[in-house]
Amino acid sequence: MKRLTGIIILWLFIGSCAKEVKNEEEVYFNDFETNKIEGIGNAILENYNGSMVLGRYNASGFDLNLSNLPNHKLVEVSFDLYIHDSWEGNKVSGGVDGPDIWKFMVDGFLYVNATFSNENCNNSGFCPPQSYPSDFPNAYNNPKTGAANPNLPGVCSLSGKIGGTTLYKIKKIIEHSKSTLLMQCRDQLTQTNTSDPKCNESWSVDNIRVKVINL
Ligand SMILES: [Ca+2]
Ligand SMILES: [Ca+2]
Repeated sequence: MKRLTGIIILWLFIGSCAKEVKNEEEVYFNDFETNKIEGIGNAILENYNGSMVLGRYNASGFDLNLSNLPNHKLVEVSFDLYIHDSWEGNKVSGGVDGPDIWKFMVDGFLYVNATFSNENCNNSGFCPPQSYPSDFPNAYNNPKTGAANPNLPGVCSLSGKIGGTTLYKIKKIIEHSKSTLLMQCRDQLTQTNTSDPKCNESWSVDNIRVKVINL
């Protein structure tokens, strides 16, 4: 009996050690291929370039609510961001077509507040700047800086045009210990010279992954 108790204690000990070694756990993944929108406020689904994506959005966005997260110290949130059609980046034009700002928040805190430019450099060598990978304002980077793929087809105003969509891989590791998490993506797009702003410029998201991490 004594020996059996010893074995049980040893087994419990090994079990608890094994638990502590595992310090990272995926708690959410969505590639939208099964049209899963549970927990997502203002979900819109669309097929882009052969894959289902969350979007497209213009002058709006979505909320993802997660709950019952296991104990953790950090969260890692990652996803694909598609910037579709003719975004003007930092451009200030009396509020006609810029700036074009996109935001990512967790629990109300801003982690990305950036402009994106899908413009080409003009003949005189001027490249309409975007703030990304830095936040707007006061950051001037060339169009498509930091892109994972700058040569994807456009959707509407740049329909089918290669380079009409740019893919960015966004990944943030955030101090976070609550059992709930609210992820929000929004835009402040500017385009007053068209009756169909969503065709002029829009965005979508794919492959949202949330991991909780213990140190
Ligand atoms: Ca997808
Ligand atoms: Ca614009």
